[in-house]
Order: sequence, then C-alpha cells, then structure tokens
Amino acid sequence: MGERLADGRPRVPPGQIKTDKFPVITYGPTPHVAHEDWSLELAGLVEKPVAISWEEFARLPRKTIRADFHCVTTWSRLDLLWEGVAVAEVMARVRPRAAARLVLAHCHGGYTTNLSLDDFVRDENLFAFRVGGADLPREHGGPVRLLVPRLYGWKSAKWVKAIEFFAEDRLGFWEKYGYHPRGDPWAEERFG
Ligand SMILES: Nc1nc2c(c(=O)[nH]1)N[C@H]1C(S)=C(S)[C@@H](COP(=O)(O)O)O[C@H]1N2
Ligand SMILES: [Mo]
Repeated sequence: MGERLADGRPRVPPGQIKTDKFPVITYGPTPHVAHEDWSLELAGLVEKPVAISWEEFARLPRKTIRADFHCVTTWSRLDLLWEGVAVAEVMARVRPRAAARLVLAHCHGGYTTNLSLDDFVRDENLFAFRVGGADLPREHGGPVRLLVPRLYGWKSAKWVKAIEFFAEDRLGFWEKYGYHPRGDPWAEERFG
C-alpha cells in the first residue's frame, strides 16, 4: 500500500517516519554568511581551481526540483520544493583530473561530508538557495547549501563553501564518527 518510486523503491525508505515539519539539524552554531561574502571554490584534483562568487553564481541558470529529504535520525520530509543551480552547471566550469574519484564538501563552520564523484554529479543535485518559495533560511544552510536527495540528509552540506576533489577515500565530519561512508537510505546505510 505504501507509495513507490518509479524504480520500485518505497517512497519512504525503511525505518523512516514521515513528518510534515522541516526540522533543523546542525552540529554546532549556525554560521552567518552574507551573500557578498559567499563564494564556491572548486579545488583539489582539478586542472585549474576556480572560485565562483555569489554574483557569478546568481547569474547561472536555475533549476527547481521537488524532492524528499531523509535524515538518518529517522524523519523524512516529503515534497520540498528546492531552487538552485544544478551541480552539473557548476561542474561545467571545472575539469576534474582523471584520477578524481570523490569529493569532500567543505562548509562555513568546519563541517565536511564526503561523496563519490558519481553521487555528487547526480542529475537532481543542486547548490540550493531557495526552498518552499522563499530564500533558504539561514538555519537550513542559507545562503547556499548542497542538496543530495538520493542520500541521507547529512550529505546535504549547509553553508557550503568549497568542493575538493580527491583520488583516494576521505571521510567527512559524521563519517569519521562512524556514519556510513555512502549513506543510502534505501539500503539503511546509517552506520559504517
Ligand atoms: N554545515 C552543516 N551541514 C549539515 C549539517 C551540519 O551540522 N552542518 N547537518 C547535516 C544533517 S545531519 C542533516 S539531517 C541536514 C539537515 O538539514 P536541515 O537542518 O536543513 O533539515 O543537514 C546536514 N548538513
Ligand atoms: Mo541528519
């Protein structure tokens, strides 16, 4: 009876409970990042590092997606409407070296999370700056956060400021504390 996704996966992953709220889950204080102080750096194993200022970023083509958000603490918020710049659009501005296999997303405040290159470049992924028709609230990662709806919420790095490309495995903040390196909600990859 539960709703299913196009590929047959249950819409709500195992062990998750639907909520109508959008809880805030942040480790540590909420950083203040003004738009004019925000930029996105693409660095590490790339042919040429780049930094995209807010001004440039705001002129890139935008995309809106409807997505469900699954936190490993077992809440799932369905049907959030996000607006941002597709990861693919940002990736058109940088050439990772052939050896690059994964990225580490770096955030204001020091949080990090790792993603395989394949998980990072998924079609639906955004550098999001609006949610539910309004500017992304600061507590939800404004001015800009990464959105990776296919994986648990801890991969959706708030106040993202840099993407660093690597050849060998690197672990982010929660992954070092024992969270699963990938975090697929349908495989219940909660802990590593
Ligand atoms: N910079 C940063 N990003 C973060 C976190 C954090 O503590 N700091 N928490 C993660 C976790 S565990 C989750 S579930 C989601 C929660 O996003 P929300 O607060 O917008 O619901 O953000 C993720 N991104
Ligand atoms: Mo989370």
